[in-house]
Amino acid sequence: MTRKLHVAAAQLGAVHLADSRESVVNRLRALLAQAHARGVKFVVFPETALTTFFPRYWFDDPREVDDRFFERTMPSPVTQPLFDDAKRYGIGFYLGYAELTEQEGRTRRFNTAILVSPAGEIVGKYRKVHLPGHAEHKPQAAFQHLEKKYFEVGDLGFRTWRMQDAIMGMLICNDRRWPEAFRALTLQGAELVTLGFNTPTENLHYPEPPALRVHHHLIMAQAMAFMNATWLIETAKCGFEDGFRMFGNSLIVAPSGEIVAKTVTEDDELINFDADLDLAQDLKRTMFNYAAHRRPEHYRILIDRVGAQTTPQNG
Ligand code: CDV
Repeated sequence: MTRKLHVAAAQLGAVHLADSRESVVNRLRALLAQAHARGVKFVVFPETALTTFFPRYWFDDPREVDDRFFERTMPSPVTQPLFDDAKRYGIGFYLGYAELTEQEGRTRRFNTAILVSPAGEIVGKYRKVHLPGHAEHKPQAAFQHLEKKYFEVGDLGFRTWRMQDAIMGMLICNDRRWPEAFRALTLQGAELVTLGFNTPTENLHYPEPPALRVHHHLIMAQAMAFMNATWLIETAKCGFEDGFRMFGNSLIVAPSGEIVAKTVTEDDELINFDADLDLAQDLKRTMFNYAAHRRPEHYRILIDRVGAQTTPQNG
C-alpha cells in the first residue's frame, strides 16, 4: 500500500505594517478551511507569517520591534484559534514566526518555524540557520534586509520529526539556497521538506531582472528535491507589502524534481497535491542511496572550510 499524504502550500499575499495579527490569523484560518474542504491533511504556511516582513525596516527603538513583530508565546491568545481549527479538521501544519524567548536570563530572538500535529500539539521547532542581509543601517538602500540585526543564528540545528506517517524536516527561506541544509535533513531520512519564504522581487545588492530571481527559486527547488530524493513544499508571503514587492511562486515539488503544483497569484492562494511519500523511498534506495554511494572521506573540506579560498594544486 502506498503512503499518501495530501499536502498544501497556503500562500499569503501582502501583510502591511498596519495589519493586525488578528486579521492575518483570520486569513490563515480561511486558507485552512479551504484546505479542509479539499481534503488536505498537512499545510505549510509562510516564514514570519503573522506580520509584515519587518527586516526591511530600520527601527531606532528595539522595544518597538519586540512588541510589534515578535511572539513571546506560541500558541498565543491570538494564534490559538488557528491551532483549534487545525485540531478540529485534523490537519497538521508548519508556521513561521519571529520568536522572542528568555533563556538563562538572556533575551534571544530567532526566525522560527514550528511543526504542529493534527492534534494541535507543537511537535518540532526549527530556528533559521542561514540569515541573509546585514546588521547595519543602509539609509541609501531602497529597503533594508536586517535579519542579521534582528535575529540570532538558529541554535537547534537541522532535525527531522515523524509526523502523519512521514519523516519531515523544516527549513526557512534563505536555507533553500544551501545544499548542506537539505543534505543534513535527508541524512536523517527526511522525505518531506517544508519551508516558508519572503523573497523581495528586487535584488538589494545589484540590478537583476525579477524573472531571473524567480528562475533561481524554481531551479533550486527542483534540484534540491531531486538531489535529496524528497518531497518539498515552499510557501511564500508575497505581493506588495506597503509598496515593497515579494514574489509568489509557492510550490510543491516531487522527489523526481517535477513541480506538481504552483501558485499563479501574489495573493492568498492554496495549492494542494496528494503526495505519494514512497516516491522518495524509491530514489533513496537507488540513485541516492547515501550509504552505498556517498564518499564522506572526501567531504572533509565541507566542514573545515567556510569561505572559499583559491588553492589550486599547481600554484
Ligand atoms: N527571507 C529571506 O531569507 N530572503 C532571502 C532574500 C533576502 C535573498 C531569500 O533567500 O529569499
